[in-house]
Amino acid sequence: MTSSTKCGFAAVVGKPNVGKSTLVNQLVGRKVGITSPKPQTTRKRILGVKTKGNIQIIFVDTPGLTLSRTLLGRTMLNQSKEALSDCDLALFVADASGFAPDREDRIAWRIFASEMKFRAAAPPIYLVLNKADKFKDKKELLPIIKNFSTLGTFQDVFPVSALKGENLEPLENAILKYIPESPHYFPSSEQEPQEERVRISEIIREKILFLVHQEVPHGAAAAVEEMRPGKNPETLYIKGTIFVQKESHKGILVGKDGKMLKKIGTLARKEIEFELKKPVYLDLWVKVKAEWQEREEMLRYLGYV
Ligand SMILES: Nc1nc2c(ncn2[C@@H]2O[C@H](COP(=O)(O)OP(=O)(O)OP(=O)(O)O)[C@@H](O)[C@H]2O)c(=O)[nH]1
Ligand SMILES: [Mg+2]
Repeated sequence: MTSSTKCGFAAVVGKPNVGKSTLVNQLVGRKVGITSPKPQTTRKRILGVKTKGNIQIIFVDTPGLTLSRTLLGRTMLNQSKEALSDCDLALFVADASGFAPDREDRIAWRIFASEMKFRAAAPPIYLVLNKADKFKDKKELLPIIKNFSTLGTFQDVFPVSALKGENLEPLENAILKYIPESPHYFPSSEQEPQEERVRISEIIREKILFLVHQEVPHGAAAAVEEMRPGKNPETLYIKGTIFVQKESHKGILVGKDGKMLKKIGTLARKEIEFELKKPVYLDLWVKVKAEWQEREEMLRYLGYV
């Protein structure tokens, strides 16, 4: 008997902040991408590989489908569109606690639907109504399912809680149905196809998103500029730079007596140490780079293209 293998791409899309990255992390079973309470956290396509026996699912987390005038915003949108161009199925995620689709959901759907027109055959689409944990009485979800189903044509609808890991099994089983026969694209090891430096800079950015408010985190980006053994070779020296658009943002990020930068650094270092399983010296700097969001070479340097 020959045993066939299966492998396919499941794109996870929707308007910003609905819990796409939280969902991918839960489905994959580890932190693949950063999450935050602020919209437009994810800035590029991120692959999360889950291998179970002879089946491999590659989840593609994407930036929220939204319109933006900046080069960064347009680059982010292209990342999401590319994920849609070759996926085997799509999960369109919405926030159930919104009760009904809002303007942003409709824009996201419109972008999604127009992207589908470029494909010879549209893939199956599941509607995922996330944040269902916000409803104690699950009966309340029935009219909400009906409201969101008007957005488009879906194969099926799944109310879930990505955060609490609730009701994901029916969704997982449904995803398996559309994973085609194919060799696996990634080795079945736990390793992510994401570069270490990128993962570290994302952790730094996540801490900024949690600790700093208003427009500052949206205008911030992080890069790992140096990584080498420390004075004690058991340790790792990492030099990270946080780029901001304005001098005033730098002031906020550094904080009084450098306290904010220290907080960001401590939180980031702890998580990096947990990931790399060794002591880390994280040397963080803040640099003003006006209009970095409009500069192609900066977007490339930051890995967003
Ligand atoms: N209550 C609740 N909150 C959730 C759930 N899933 C995600 N969240 C929260 O929603 C916020 C956004 O989550 P993300 O996973 O970053 O959302 P996203 O869709 O990836 O956002 P962008 O990358 O900005 O488009 C975070 O504060 C999450 O903790 C859920 O199932 N229930
Ligand atoms: Mg995200």
